[in-house]
Amino acid sequence: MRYSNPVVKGFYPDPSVCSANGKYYMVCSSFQYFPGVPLFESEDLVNWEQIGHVLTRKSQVMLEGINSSGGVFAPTIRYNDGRFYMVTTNDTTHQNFYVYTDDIYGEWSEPVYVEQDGIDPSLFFEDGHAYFMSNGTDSKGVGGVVQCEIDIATGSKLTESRCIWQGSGGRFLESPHLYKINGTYYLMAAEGGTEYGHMITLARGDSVWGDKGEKFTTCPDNPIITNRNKAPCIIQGIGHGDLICDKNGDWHILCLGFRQQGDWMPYHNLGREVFMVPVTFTEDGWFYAGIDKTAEDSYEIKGDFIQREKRQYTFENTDWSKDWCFLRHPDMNNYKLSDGKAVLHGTDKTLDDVASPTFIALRQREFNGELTVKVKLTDGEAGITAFMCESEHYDIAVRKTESGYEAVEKLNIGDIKHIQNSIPLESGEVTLKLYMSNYSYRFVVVTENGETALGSAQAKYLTSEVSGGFTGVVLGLYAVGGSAEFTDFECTYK
Ligand code: 6LW
Repeated sequence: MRYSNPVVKGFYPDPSVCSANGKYYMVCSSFQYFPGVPLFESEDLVNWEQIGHVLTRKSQVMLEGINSSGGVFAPTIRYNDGRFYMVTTNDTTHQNFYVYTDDIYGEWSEPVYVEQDGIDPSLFFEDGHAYFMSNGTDSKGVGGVVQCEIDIATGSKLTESRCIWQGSGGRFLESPHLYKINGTYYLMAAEGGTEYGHMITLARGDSVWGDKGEKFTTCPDNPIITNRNKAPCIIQGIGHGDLICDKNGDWHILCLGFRQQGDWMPYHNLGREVFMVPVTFTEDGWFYAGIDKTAEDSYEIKGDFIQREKRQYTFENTDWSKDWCFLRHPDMNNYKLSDGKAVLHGTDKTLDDVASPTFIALRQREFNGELTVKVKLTDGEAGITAFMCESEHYDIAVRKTESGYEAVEKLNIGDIKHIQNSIPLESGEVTLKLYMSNYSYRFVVVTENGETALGSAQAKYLTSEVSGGFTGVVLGLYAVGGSAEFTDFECTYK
C-alpha cells in the first residue's frame, strides 16, 4: 500500500518507537503539557492510535511554573524482558529519569533517576546489561554522545560516563539511539538543530562502546536523511528519529519533520509531526533513509491495508484522558468533563500566565479546518484559543461586562496584546467559531441573527519561527474568573 506523511499529524515531536508482542509502540515529547508523553499503538506503523500517556501522575514529573518548551523533552521507549521502559529528560529540573510498566495499558512506575547529564536519553539492552546514553558531558568533561552502564533496577551507574561519539560535525548533536543489527552496533543521532538544517547521522562500531571498545566510526555518507537542501518543499526539519524493523523484515525510520505553511512561507504552526521513511542497507554495511536521502510525502510499504484518518473531533468521539491535554499541573476541581459537556471553572490565572489556567486542548492537526463550540457563560471570560504558548495565542471569547455580555477577539503576539474587535451580546450563551487555513485564523460569533465576523489574524505569528521553542498550536477551551459550560464541540479538518 501507499501511505502518506505525516503518519501522525500535529504537535507530536521527537518520536521513539519499539515493537513488542506483535505491535508497535511510540512516544513523543510533551514539554509543559500534562499528562506527559503521549503513547501510541500501531499494528502496521502507518495507523497510530493514542492509547494513553506515560506520565499521568504529578509525582512522576515536575511541571509547576515551568516555561513553555521546558519540561518533558524527547523520550525513548524500549521493551526488554517483558517490560516497557520510557526514558526522558525534565529539561527544567535537568534530570534524566525512566519509568517502566509491564502492562502497556496500565500505569507506569515512579521515576528512577540516572546521574548522567544531557538531554535525549536512550536505553540499550544486551545480555542482561543495560546501557544509558544521552547527549551530554562525560566524566572527563568531553561533550557528545555519552554512555554508561546502569543497574536497571536502581538507575545507579555501574561504569563511568564516557563519550562514544561526537557526531559528524553538525551543531546540536542529539537523540542518540543504539541498535545491534547482524552483529554490528549502529549509533544513530540527529544534528543541525531541530530547524531547517536538521538531519539524521550515523556511526557504527563492533561493540557497545564503539570500535575496539573506544569510539564509534562515523559513516562516510552522512547525513543519512535531511530535507535541508530540498526546495520548494513543504516538508522541512526532518531529523530526530528512531529505527524500527517491520513484520516483513523491512526497516523504517520514524522521525520528526514539519510542514511549512506554503512553498514560500517558511513558518510552521502545526508543530513538529511524525513522518515515516523507508530505510535501505547498502553493501558496505551502512544504511540511509528515503529514496534519495530526503523525506517525501508518501511511500510504499508492504501490506494490504488502508491508512485511516480522523477528520472530525467531537466531545463524543474523543477521550478526555487520551486526546486532550492541560497546561502544567491542572487542579482537576476546576474541570467537570462528562459525555458531551465540559464545565470549566476559571481562576485568576490567564492564558498569559506561566501557570495552569483552566484550559483543555487538542492538537491542531491540519492547516485547514473549523472549530465550533457552544459556550454558556455565567461570569468572567470563556472561549476558544489557538495557543502556541503564553506569549503567542489568539482567543475568541464571551465576556461578562457591567451591563451584559460581549464577544471579543484578542490577539497576543509577544508584547502586543490587542483586542481586535468586540460586539455586545444579548446573553452569555453563544456559539463561537474558529476557521483555520494555511495562512490565517478567522473568528466568528453565531447568534440568532446569524454569523458575525470578528476578524482574522495571520497564522505565521503562532509558529516556532516567531515564538521560538519546540511546541505547536493546540486548540484550547478556557475559562478565566468565572464558570462556563461548553457543548456541541466539533473540530473538522478538510
Ligand atoms: C529535543 C531534541 C530535539 O530534545 O528537540 O529535534 C529537542 N530534536 O532532540 C526538543 O524537542
